[in-house]
Amino acid sequence: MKHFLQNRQIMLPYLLLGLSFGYAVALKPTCLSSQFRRPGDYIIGGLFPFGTDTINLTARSEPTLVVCERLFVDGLIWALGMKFAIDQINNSTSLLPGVKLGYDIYDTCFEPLAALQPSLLFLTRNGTTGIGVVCNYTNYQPRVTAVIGPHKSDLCLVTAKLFSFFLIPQVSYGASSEKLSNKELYPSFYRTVPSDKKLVEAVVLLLNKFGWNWIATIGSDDEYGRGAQELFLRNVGNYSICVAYEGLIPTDLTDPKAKIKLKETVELINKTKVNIIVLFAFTQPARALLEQSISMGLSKKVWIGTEAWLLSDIASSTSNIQSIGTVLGFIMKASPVPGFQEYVADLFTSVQQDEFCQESRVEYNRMASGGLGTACNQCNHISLHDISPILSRSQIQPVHVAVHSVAHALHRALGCTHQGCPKATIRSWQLLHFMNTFTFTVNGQSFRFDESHGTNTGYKLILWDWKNGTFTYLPVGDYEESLYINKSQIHFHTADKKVKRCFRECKPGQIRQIKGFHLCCYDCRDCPENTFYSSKDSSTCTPCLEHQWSPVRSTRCYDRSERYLFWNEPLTVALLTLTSITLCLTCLTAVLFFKNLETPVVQASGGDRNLLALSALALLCLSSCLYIGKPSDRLCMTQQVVYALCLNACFSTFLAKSLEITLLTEFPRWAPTFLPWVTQRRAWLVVALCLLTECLLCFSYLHLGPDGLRSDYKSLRSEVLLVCDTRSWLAFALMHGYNSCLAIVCFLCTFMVDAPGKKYNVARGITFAFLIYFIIWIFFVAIFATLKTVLRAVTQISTILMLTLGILGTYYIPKCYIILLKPDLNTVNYFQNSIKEETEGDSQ
Ligand SMILES: *[C@@H]1O[C@H](CO)[C@@H](O)[C@H](O)[C@H]1NC(C)=O
Ligand SMILES: *[C@@H]1O[C@H](CO)[C@@H](O)[C@H](O)[C@H]1NC(C)=O
Ligand SMILES: *[C@@H]1O[C@H](CO)[C@@H](O)[C@H](O)[C@H]1NC(C)=O
Ligand SMILES: *[C@@H]1O[C@H](CO)[C@@H](O)[C@H](O)[C@H]1NC(C)=O
Ligand SMILES: *[C@@H]1O[C@H](CO)[C@@H](O)[C@H](O)[C@H]1NC(C)=O
Ligand SMILES: *[C@@H]1O[C@H](CO)[C@@H](O)[C@H](O)[C@H]1NC(C)=O
Ligand SMILES: *[C@@H]1O[C@H](CO)[C@@H](O)[C@H](O)[C@H]1NC(C)=O
Ligand SMILES: *[C@@H]1O[C@H](CO)[C@@H](O)[C@H](O)[C@H]1NC(C)=O
Ligand SMILES: CC(=O)N[C@H]1CO[C@H](CO)[C@@H](O)[C@@H]1O
Repeated sequence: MKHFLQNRQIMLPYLLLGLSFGYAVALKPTCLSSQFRRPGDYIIGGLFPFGTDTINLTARSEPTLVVCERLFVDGLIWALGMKFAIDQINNSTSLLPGVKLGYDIYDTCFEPLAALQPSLLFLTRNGTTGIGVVCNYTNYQPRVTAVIGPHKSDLCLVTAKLFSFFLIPQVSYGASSEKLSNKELYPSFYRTVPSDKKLVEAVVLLLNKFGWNWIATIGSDDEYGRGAQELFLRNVGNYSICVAYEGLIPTDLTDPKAKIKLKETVELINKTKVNIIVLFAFTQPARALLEQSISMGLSKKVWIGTEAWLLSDIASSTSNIQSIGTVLGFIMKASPVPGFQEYVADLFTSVQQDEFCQESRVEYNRMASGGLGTACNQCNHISLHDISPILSRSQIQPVHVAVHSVAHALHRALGCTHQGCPKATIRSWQLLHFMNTFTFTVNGQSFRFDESHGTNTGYKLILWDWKNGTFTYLPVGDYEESLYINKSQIHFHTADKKVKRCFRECKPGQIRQIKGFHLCCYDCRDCPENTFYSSKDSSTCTPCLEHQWSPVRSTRCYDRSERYLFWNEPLTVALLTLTSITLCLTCLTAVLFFKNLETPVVQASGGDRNLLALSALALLCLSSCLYIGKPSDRLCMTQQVVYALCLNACFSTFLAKSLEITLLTEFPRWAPTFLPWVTQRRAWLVVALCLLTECLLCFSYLHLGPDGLRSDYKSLRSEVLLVCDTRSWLAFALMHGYNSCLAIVCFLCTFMVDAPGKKYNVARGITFAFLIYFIIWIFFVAIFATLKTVLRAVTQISTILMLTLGILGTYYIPKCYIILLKPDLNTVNYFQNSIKEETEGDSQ
């Protein structure tokens, strides 16, 4: 093979041979056309493409014969290969000794319609021209024992159905479609070429090896092109190869639309800016595409081809072919068949002799053809000289092996020995068992049909090489189980070897977002916060668990740390400082009031009840410490209860005072009756009643559902916020609403009161204290509702401190001022007279 490929230089520009050319060369018609039919003990049918280009199929209005226009020399050579193999077997003393194999070869024209007629003929009952319709075909004897061919997959898909029904072995020497591997549909179909699946695997490995991942793929619009392209597209995904363009090119080049389609294809390829084009097509469509791209001036590309067009005459017969760039691809590994070239040369000499021709015409006519004409009329007008370029390049091993596989099966089925074969009747279906199981040897190489009825001989990687101005097929690697490439031998004719990469490596933590319809072109997108890139699902980001978090573009999640107001935070220290100041202020006020308990100012502002209010304020102040540190259910509950009770203790003393003022100013008539209840010792009863009610509400709060700890995973980025959460809004509203009601009552009782003359207005202090309370509450609710961080605890502490300071500032500090700095105003007259006078005045 190596020898054949390296030394093969095509010197003659080869042109497809037409009828007229044949006449010009051969002076006298030969009898080559009579060589394709011989009688024998067992007939092997042959389907070969002698012709190509069927004439005007659309014009076929009557079911007449399908006629082909031109001779297809490769088909002729393959048919001669079959003849050669059968002659060899007839000569052989080891294979089928004493048995004479006959053959019956017909033209398929590369056209299923044309292939059907001979196929039907092969199925006719031996000796007749009719196909028997019977219930049981076990004993049916068709004309042929086995069939070799056809070459193309489309034809096989049609004919294999027919032969599979009769279970007649059919061995193709060229059909590579993966569909034919289906043994259920085609149980008696075999082939001596590997399936396209292997070819496509090889091509994908080649692309992968060179790192070519931005490619176009073109297939011819037939079974081969479509099938191989589909297989290819299914394979590339696994190797991160991006198919920027996939297209089909027409096979019927006589169609006027074909030219437009080819032009479009070239333009689209140009637009994608790919440098690599994989082309699955037979010679004619491939030639048309290459010629089109040369004429349109497509820049140099790397073309990856297959046996179907690589070995054709395109390279030698197309002008300026070098401008397409680098061409490389896979061809089947096939050894030359020894003796074949000499055999053909001998045959061409013989067919010019009248004696030989007369003999062969007799043999030819001994076979009833059922009215079918000769396989190849044009063959009579060609000479050895015409076919020699193709003869030297054509691979006939698949045909040769196909005939031998049938012969070996027949040999075994008959039970032949070296001495001879028993004369027995063998039905075609009986051969299948032997075809399936046995290994056979042809020219020292052993073959065996695998489980999908194919032989895997492997591929050779070849390069179109124009070294020193002469063209050669340069073998640069091979593929059997794995791909081997001798890279040093590949000379790229492409100027720009750089490969545009659509594929980008996404960074860790990014997912691929597919762009457009080319599955391989994508953008890398960062996984957002709290999601991560998981190799299990690479198309979307996986969300983290609730108790975990992740930054943007992460490949894992992290556990959240707990967040609450820590003791050692600067803000806490500042708040604690403020708390101690407030506490000191409260305590000092309390001490001052205690020292001056009997002075008019203290007595007028509530006497010893002030001490209760001040200690409640001190306690409230201290309770701000409950908001610092890690919260717990108990702490959350305590916060609310302590707050409510302390505030209530303070407010209840104000209530007593407010009621006293109201009685004196608004209801002087009733003052004498009720005044004792809100002043002096009995005022403590009002205070106690208030506190008791609050205590009851606190109990109901505890019963209905106290505040509890809640973990807030949403508000902070990487931490879990521990917050106190209200469970029962009703209980919450009752407990705090009661205090607010007290506040409103006190406020309403006091805000209209005017101090007569130059008297001290006790009511004003209370009004301001509650005004402050309301303002702080409104601010607190607004701020608290919007904040979602530890600042909530800060807000609560601040509110408590503000409230304490507010009450101190509006109510107690002015009195301290009088005690300390204006002792001259600290008189009974200044404070009590107003009330006393009015009371006395009213009562008089
Ligand atoms: C095909 O046949 C039709 C009808 O006879 C005819 O009009 C047409 O020209 C033919 N086309 C070719 C390419 O011969
Ligand atoms: C068959 O045998 C004859 C005589 O032995 C020989 O001349 C001929 O070439 C052989 N044919 C083939 C195909 O081997
Ligand atoms: C087919 O029929 C011919 C006679 O018509 C006979 O010689 C030949 O042996 C038959 N072939 C088979 C396989 O039976
Ligand atoms: C078909 O014919 C063969 C041979 O005559 C016989 O052995 C077989 O049982 C028949 N099969 C059926 C299904 O009738
Ligand atoms: C491609 O990958 C998929 C999934 O990994 C696998 O099932 C399939 O067989 C692969 N195809 C080829 C041709 O390797
Ligand atoms: C390919 O595209 C380029 C612009 O992108 C244009 O200049 C050039 O003519 C095109 N070539 C062909 C063969 O269409
Ligand atoms: C190519 O030409 C050079 C000199 O022109 C010669 O040395 C070399 O052997 C030639 N190679 C082949 C393969 O003919
Ligand atoms: C690869 O090709 C070079 C150049 O033809 C040759 O020298 C070398 O031996 C080859 N390598 C192998 C492993 O075949
Ligand atoms: C059908 C066929 O070609 N038969 C040939 C088999 O080989 C013998 C011996 O060479 C020939 O005589 C037959 O013609």
